[in-house]
Formats: sequence, structure tokens, C-alpha cells
Amino acid sequence: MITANLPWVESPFFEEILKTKKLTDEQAKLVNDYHENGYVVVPGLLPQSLIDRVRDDAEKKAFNPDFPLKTQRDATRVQDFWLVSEATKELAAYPQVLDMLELLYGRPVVPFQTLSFKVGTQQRTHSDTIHFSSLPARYMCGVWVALEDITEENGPVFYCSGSHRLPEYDFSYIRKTAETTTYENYKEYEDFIEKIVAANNFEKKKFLAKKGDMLIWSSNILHGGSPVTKEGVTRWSQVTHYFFKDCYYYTPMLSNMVTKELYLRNGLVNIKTGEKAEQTYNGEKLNVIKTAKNLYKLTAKDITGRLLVGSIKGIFKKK
Ligand SMILES: O=C(O)CCC(=O)C(=O)O
Repeated sequence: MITANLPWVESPFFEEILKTKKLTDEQAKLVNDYHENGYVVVPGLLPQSLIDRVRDDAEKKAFNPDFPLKTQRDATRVQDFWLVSEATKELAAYPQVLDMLELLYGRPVVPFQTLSFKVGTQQRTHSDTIHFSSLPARYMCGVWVALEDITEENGPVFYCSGSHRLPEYDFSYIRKTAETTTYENYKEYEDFIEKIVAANNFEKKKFLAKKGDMLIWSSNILHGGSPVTKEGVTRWSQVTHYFFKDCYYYTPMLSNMVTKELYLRNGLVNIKTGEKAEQTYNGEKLNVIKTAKNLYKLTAKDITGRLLVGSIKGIFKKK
């Protein structure tokens, strides 16, 4: 069945593919909502005992400066706490969540990053595709879990329903020039996305979650963190980021999206298996040619780097 090389829930042929699936009413509602809105809210699936263990670990270790961590940590967030917290890892690879994601995407899931939050991030609107993209496109999603009740005051996550249908905006849309970008250019991206929100009249819907509620968002949905309006309040929460099998994984923010020189995520580890994630294009290994520090060009197997250079020289000779 042709999917336009997109996850089936995001395919233009979604309705046709849906008819071929044997789904329960609950599953049908999940896939229809996700297709339509780009997100779903799932209350009551995760055991409160697991939520309590994750929160306890985050309090006692992640945000305890005396607990040694090798990953990035600041006052708001800790990256990849799953490496030292069994509970965080369990939440990231919770079997019923993985089943749900595999139903939505039709491929084995690769949980690859956790972020643990103590307070609201107040992050400006963005799409995860600027950080995490795949080839074929859109095989990525986020699962955000409240580790305490979320209020208007403690900086709820917000999202723009339907915005997943937008193009995957990167710097090739933002700039007229073709430089490779870095995180120093990130504000330019955020300013651009704010204009996109205004141009589309998107509403920023707040996720006023109860402890244990979960939000699944698709790779390209616009989202962020609302302002924290009460001093000193916490917003214990965890987000896990997932890719899916048989893709190349890259970071557009650090790539050259005009020349398609990609910052490949070569060291990606599958949280569930502990193994390095193999990268392929729908199962096909491509040639990977290094063009600069951390940048790679993908070519088909029948074109080697040498041939590519040779044919370019040939073109110049003819002239
Ligand atoms: O938790 C938040 O406030 C936002 C998190 C977020 O935007 C992300 O993980 O991409």
C-alpha cells in the first residue's frame, strides 16, 4: 500500500489505509484523532506507582546537585536521566505506550531520549522536527507525562491543534542564504515560528493534565511551555522522544538544509534495548559521504563518492 513515504497516520491515503486495518473502536478513535489533530491525550493508562517512582528519582537524583550525572543538567531539565534511573527508563519504554506508538506509526519504535523537568520550561513555540527529523520524514513523536497535577500557574505545555500538517520548517524556509546553522541561530527560528502561529491564527491549547496523564504529539506539531505565573511552583514532568525503525535520523538545526548536508544522529541508543539504532532508508543502507565536521550527504548505493566527484569534474571539462 502506498503511504507517500509518510507514517500511515499522516499519509494523504490515511482513509484508504484505515479501511484495511482491523481496529477496535478505541484504537480507531486513537488513530483518527491523531490523524486529525496531530496529538492525543491519554489519561489513566500509566500506573500511579510508576509515576511516583519516577518523580521520587527525579527529586532525589536528577535535581540533586550531589548526585553525579554525566548528562546535561540545569535547574529546569535533565537530559537522558533514563541512563541512571530505572523508573525513568520504565516510563520511556512502557509496553502499552510503545504498542500505541507502533499502532500509530506502523513500525517498531525507537525510544531515544528522555528529558526530566522540575519546573515549567516556558519554551517558545517550536516543532520537534527542527531538532529531530527522519528520512523518510515524520517518523518521530514525543510523549509528555505529568508527574504532578498541572495548573494554569505552573507553566503547562501547550500545542496548536492541526499544525502538524504544516511544512517542516527549517532554515531553508527562513533564510535566503545557504549557511549551515547552529543553535546560536535558534532565536531566528523561534521568531519565524511565532509569525507562522499568527499567520495561521493557531490557538495555543494548554494541557491541564492530572498526574499520570500523557500527551502524545506528532513530530511536526507546534508546541511549547506556557509562562509560569506563580513564583517557586514546580512542574514535575517527563518527555520521551521516539523515532521509528528503518530511517536515517538527523538534526535540521545543525544541518545545511539547502544543500542537504545532514547532521546525522549517529550515536543514537534505543532506550528499550540498549543497542545502537541502525540507520537505513526503509531498510536500505545508503552511501554516507562526510562533507564537513559532523555533516553527511546521503547518496544511492549505485553512486560512490568517487564517481560523484568524477562526474562533477567531467561537467566542468565539457564547458
Ligand atoms: O515541557 C515543556 O514545557 C515543553 C517540552 C518541549 O517542548 C519538548 O520536549 O519539545
